[in-house]
Amino acid sequence: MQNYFTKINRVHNGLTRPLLGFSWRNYSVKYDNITPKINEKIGRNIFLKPNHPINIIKTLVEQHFLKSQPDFKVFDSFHPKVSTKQNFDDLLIPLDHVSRGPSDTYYYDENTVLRTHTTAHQVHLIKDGHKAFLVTGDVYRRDEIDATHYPVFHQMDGVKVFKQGDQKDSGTETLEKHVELELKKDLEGVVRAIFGADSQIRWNVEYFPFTDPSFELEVYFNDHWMEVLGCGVIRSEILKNTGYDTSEYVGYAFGIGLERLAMKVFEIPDIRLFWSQDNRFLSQFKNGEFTKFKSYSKYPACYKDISFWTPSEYNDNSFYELVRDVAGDLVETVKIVDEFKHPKTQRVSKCFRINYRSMDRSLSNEEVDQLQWVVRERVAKELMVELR
Ligand code: FA5
Ligand code: MG
Repeated sequence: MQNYFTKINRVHNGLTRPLLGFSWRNYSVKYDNITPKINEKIGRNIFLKPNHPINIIKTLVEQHFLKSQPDFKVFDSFHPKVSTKQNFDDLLIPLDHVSRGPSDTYYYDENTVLRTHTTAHQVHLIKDGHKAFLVTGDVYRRDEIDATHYPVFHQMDGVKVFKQGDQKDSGTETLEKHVELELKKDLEGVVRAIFGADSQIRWNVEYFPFTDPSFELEVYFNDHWMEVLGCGVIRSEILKNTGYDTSEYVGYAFGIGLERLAMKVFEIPDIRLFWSQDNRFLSQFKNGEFTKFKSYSKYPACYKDISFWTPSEYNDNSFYELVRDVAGDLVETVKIVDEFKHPKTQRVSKCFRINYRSMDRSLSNEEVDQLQWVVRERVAKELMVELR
């Protein structure tokens, strides 16, 4: 799957190039796309609850940094409602970048969003004079539905600003190179603290609009390479905009996905579990301990298919969102099972399989039928599709 920041720059209807004076306003898109199910999550702050797996990982990373670098400041109480300036402009994300679209991002209004990454706090914290900090919070993205994707997850961003001369002791020629090496050393240290000293890790070159060079770190875990974080050297334009003399100062920045770490460390199989209020889940974890999750019995699943002709303004994320809005955490996965284009009319038909399963009880047939019926009704009305 393509990633939020590295997706090709493409808006609907085949436009491929950035447009001068581009605005999402010119598209028939809906700002104000925050559903009640998303609203319920704001303020739950599971990442601040002691003994919650996300809090355990957060605390561990913070303590790891503070142990060797006590000057790091820790922030974790910024509200997820931020301006488009904080979330995008300050980070040099182009106006027509696909991540800005209301198909990918939750908007309160044209200028206010639910942050899509904790990097939204980078610039104002640097402007406030902080030179080394960690900032954690809930982030929101409209996305697909499966065991590892949920519209709310948690990130921890980190920043450290260095000054000319800091590279002297290391013997590295330039400050830029020194910063890059420090970044990699600090992050490898954290990952090894969590996954074990002998864990296999690898660096890939990445792209982010706000760092250059940019990297991602992958950890080999349970027979797979798993991406756990993105990072890089802060683009000098950003530091300059915050008032720094960029011939003197260079900084690093990173963003870690906390669910990714927690799912692997605790062997939590489904991302919805983090939101469980069930004591059979919550009672299993203790700060400072790495106990494996013991799954309680899995309740039976029930799937229903839905097929429809899509109108030209259609987008899959809106469909996923609608399913979540109807079924909430009772929906486990939504998968596309068939798609074809009518040779004459060029209309596209899609068929999705919705898998319903509760994490804490058995669903009755009537209940699932009722959910599916509401999905069908709403999808026809709100997305203007033609049901088949
Ligand atoms: C970012 O969000 C950048 N802001 C990271 C960054 C910060 C780069 C500072 C450079 C400097 P990305 O979209 O790749 O990048 O997300 C970062 C991490 O969040 C990923 O590595 C992954 O661990 C986690 N993540 C991303 N999307 C999801 C998702 N849908 N569910 C769970 N975790 C996710
Ligand atoms: Mg990524």
